[in-house]
Amino acid sequence: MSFPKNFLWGGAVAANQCEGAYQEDGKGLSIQDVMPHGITGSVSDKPVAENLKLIGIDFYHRYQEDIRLMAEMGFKVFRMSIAWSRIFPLGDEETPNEAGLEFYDRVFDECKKYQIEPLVTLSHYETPLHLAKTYDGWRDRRMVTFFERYCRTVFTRYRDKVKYWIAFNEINALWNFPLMGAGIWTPKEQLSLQDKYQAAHHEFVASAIAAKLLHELIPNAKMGCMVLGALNYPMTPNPSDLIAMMEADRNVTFFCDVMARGYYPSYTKKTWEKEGIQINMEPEDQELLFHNTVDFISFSYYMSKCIASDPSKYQKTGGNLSLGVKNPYLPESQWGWQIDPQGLRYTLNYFYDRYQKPLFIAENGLGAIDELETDTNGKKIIQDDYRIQYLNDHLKEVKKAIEEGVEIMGYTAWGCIDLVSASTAQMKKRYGFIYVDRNDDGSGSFERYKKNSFYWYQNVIATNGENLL
Ligand code: BGP
Repeated sequence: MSFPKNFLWGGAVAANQCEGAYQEDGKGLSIQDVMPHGITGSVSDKPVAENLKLIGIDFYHRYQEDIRLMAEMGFKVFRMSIAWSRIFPLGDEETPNEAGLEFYDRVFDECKKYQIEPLVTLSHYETPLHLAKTYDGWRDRRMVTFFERYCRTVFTRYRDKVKYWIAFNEINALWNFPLMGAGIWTPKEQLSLQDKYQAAHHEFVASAIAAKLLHELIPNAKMGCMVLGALNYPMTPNPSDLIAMMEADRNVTFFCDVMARGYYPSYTKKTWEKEGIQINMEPEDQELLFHNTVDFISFSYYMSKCIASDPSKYQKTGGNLSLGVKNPYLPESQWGWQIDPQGLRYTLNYFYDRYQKPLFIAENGLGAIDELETDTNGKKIIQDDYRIQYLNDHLKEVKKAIEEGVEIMGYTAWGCIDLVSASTAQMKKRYGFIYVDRNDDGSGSFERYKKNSFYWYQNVIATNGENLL
């Protein structure tokens, strides 16, 4: 047993972190255009030059070169997102922006040239700013209508070009980061549990409508959900830590439970009862959720963390939008994310046991500082052997999960080309196989260079994962 023949090897990016051209060809502003510091800082009144995402890595103008490099690595799939505000600049208008649609036509055509399947996220932390400010994002049911219009437009337009779709990136980020996750403009301290569950309900309904529409319009296409797959370990064998872990895991499973099973889990209904939460639902919502579950489950995996019933006794760990306590057995990245390849095997088994639906590893990778060096022949090189190690060790665990019977469709390494970080808005936190010469102070030539990991991944794909170190 090893990687299936049709395994989709590739890489992933998001529009707001790579495209730039934030005002070109009629694009409207998205929330990211006023988030110069990522999730760690405040929003700005208007786009400010220090926001690296405004230019990104200029993928908007350099996509041909970038996709050519991905093809050279042997990519079978390219996960990317459509910037909603390129298609509907405000988000609530009736007519789409043709220039925005044409841009993605060109990108998909370029992928097709190399037989690369696009895997497209419809909403990757880039809600149109107008929708966030006017409707408070997904707190408002009208978002469902706007999203439906957006989906209908792109499904119809790209019906012959895109087979794999994801509605919301890391939908569970809504819980801790409601602005980035769900375009909610109200400060998160002012949101009640009721507000968050209501916004989640709207996103679930929108996901189900998207799945329904997709299946009607493009019968062989597949719709996936996407969660931040940071599962937890109990800090000690103390049963109280285990229970705390079980509850923390529900920040992940709650979302998949609804979208993969088609109904709210009993533990959620009990929470609503206990907390006096009343969710406004339309009469048809439950039917809709039940009949339009996802075809596959995708998730991001960077790290695991520990949960303690009394976290004050332990050191906190840094992490990918969700926090826990430090696991003494694990090393960590330069940004304090704990490195745990076996956790990926655990996560794959956990999801597959729970849902028995095909899985897709939509993000995985190591954010690190790379050195751009010049070798004796004057060639630019990047010796990112630490990244090779990280990816190699994780892929070995993917292979073990496949050997255990887990059905895995594909793997897209995050930030396959360097891009702006989502949480810290930095350029120096690099994930790519391809180095982009751009720095945090905005300087740089935007030239692309192949890192050591480029050649390594090329070999992994060519051998279908048989030569992992
Ligand atoms: C995920 C997001 C991505 C991405 C990645 C790495 O949460 O879906 O958009 O950026 O994490 O995070 P960061 O960029 O903060 O290092």
